[in-house]
Amino acid sequence: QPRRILRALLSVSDKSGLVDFARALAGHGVELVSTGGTRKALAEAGLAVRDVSELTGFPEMMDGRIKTMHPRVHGGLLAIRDNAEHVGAMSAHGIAPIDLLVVNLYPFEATVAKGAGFEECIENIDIGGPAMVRAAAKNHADVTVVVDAQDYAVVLGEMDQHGGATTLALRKRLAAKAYGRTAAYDAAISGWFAETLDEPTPDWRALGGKLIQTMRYGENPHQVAAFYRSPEVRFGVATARQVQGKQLSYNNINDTDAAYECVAEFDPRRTAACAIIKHANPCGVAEAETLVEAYRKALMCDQDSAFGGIVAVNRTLDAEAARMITGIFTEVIIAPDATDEAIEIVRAKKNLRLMLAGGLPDPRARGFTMRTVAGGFLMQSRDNAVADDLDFKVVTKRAPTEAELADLRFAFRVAKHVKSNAVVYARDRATVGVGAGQMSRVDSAAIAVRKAEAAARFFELPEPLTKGSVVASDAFYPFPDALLVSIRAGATAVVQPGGSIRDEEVIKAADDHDVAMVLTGVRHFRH
Ligand code: 93A
Repeated sequence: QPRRILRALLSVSDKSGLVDFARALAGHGVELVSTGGTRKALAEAGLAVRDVSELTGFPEMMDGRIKTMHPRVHGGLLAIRDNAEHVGAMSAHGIAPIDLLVVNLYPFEATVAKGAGFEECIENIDIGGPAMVRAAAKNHADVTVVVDAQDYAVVLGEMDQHGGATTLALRKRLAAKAYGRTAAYDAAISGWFAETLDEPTPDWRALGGKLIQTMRYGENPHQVAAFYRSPEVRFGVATARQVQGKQLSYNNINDTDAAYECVAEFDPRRTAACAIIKHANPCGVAEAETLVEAYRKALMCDQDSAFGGIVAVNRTLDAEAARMITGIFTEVIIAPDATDEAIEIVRAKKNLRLMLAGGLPDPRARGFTMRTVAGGFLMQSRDNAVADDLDFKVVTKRAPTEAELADLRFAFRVAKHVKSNAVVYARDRATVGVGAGQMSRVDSAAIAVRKAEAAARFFELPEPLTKGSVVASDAFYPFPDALLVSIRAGATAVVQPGGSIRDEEVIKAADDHDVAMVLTGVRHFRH
């Protein structure tokens, strides 16, 4: 059912491609009607165009909040052309049919992205535009709706081919796209709004993403996958620029995110830091004076697992660090930036991906995380508790020394980024053993010790680095058993949230061994 286009209403904020498109429409004999700014742009280009207020009999008013919301507009979009009653209503009320609607909305997302204030964001919520888009899309049997300048060409193509008409197939395709656009638009508004509340509430904004890439496969080769960017304003793997290397896989992206979020816990003005990640868990994290030193220390923790790992650093990647990192097989490097020399060094490894994010994600940022469950999904606010902001309350007879305290903060910072149950041993602000993802905390405590023993053999150290280390637990100790594993391995201080009904017993076990313990009151479960 081709539908001839005789009248078009154009109302666009983004005016790119507009004049050429409108000129071609005029060439097909289409009458052009527009709102203020769009009309002005077309008139300046020498096109004959009517103002929408001529149609409605109302001026644009209230700072443009009211332009097109009128029965002469919405009736013209919604009337079913072969319905006698609708046609009768049109002639009774002087409503002219509108066959083509061209609308792109107030740039709400871009306004938020540039960091505009509350009032400016509110003013950029388009009301009339989405209402018209939804009306035209509903009536796609008669009306063509265009919400994206990229579609101007295909509409003109059909009009050329079908004597100024479009096909139903195209009108349906454009209608589906139109509802996708208004859905994403409202999702962006809802997400932004939720974040401005004193008590932010989870919302479905995470589903309003922009496709970045489809992958050859997902977590496994028989799964399909795609990567989306959400409207959130944060530096991270979804906004990073890939400087070189082959395309990132699903697992790469997941691991790179884990690596970058972890390293972002370390303020680059205070220290250089490096995290090496395998299967979304850190297998080595360290801070130092320089990135190369931080990488060297991180690598000492678990050289075996670091093979094929993902490396994140919190400062501009320099040549020295790049040289050392490329010395072992690495899948991805992510950094806020890189020197030209460092980029050259990474280039020598053809497949190694280098991602430059332009900045670090703010670990204190609000926002939401989501995961699916059968038949639904869960949303929660981000774990944005940062070790520096926590009160480390000493509960043992012995208080930690300055050096122990620095390592405790370091270890708890890392534990936040280790899958639960997480037990992290640290010494000189480097992990020396990481126990991750076990169903029992005792196992996590023991596995990390075994890792440290393996590292000691590999580097021919006189004893495992867990001797004289500190230990962090992501959640409280329900019993003293896991703590005793760490104490036997030589840990001298421990940090944990506290809050178990057996806290007294656990604190006594520490006191019995002259171990210092601090409680944070904050838990870092990560599943
Ligand atoms: O403020 S609005 O929600 N009120 C309206 O009645 C209305 N009608 C169209 N914004 C409205 N529009 C939007 O104006 C369009 O979606 C488009 O983004 C913009 C075009 O305005 P102009 O032609 O003046 O540049």
